[in-house]
Amino acid sequence: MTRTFYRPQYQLLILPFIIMMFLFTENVSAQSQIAEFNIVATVKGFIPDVIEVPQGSEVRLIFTTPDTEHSVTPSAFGVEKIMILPGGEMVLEFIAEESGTFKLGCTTLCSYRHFLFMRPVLTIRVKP
Ligand SMILES: [Cu+2]
Repeated sequence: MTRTFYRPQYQLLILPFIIMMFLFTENVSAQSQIAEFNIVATVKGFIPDVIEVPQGSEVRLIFTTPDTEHSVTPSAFGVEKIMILPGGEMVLEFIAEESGTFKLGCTTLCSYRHFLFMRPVLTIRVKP
């Protein structure tokens, strides 16, 4: 008995599925909304310091700083520590999958305020 591993007629069956898959993914990306914010990090706090996004949205935060080095560690969104450096732009992108309130405190010793429990904190509210 011989086995045929390659059957050309199967290719014709698979092709419509591949086309449908491409159409579907294109549709999904068109529907998802991107929530974009410009956030300035200063030793006195983030400006703005509270943002609201709908659950399931794609979030893009563009950080800049006029004073000194800052950083955030958004591990709740599966992102490791990112540095915010003077003169540069730091883009943080994630998908807000879970609803709730998330606080991103500055994780770099940017001023004496850290010792006084006054470090900059960015609050992200993900609304269901
Ligand atoms: Cu800081």
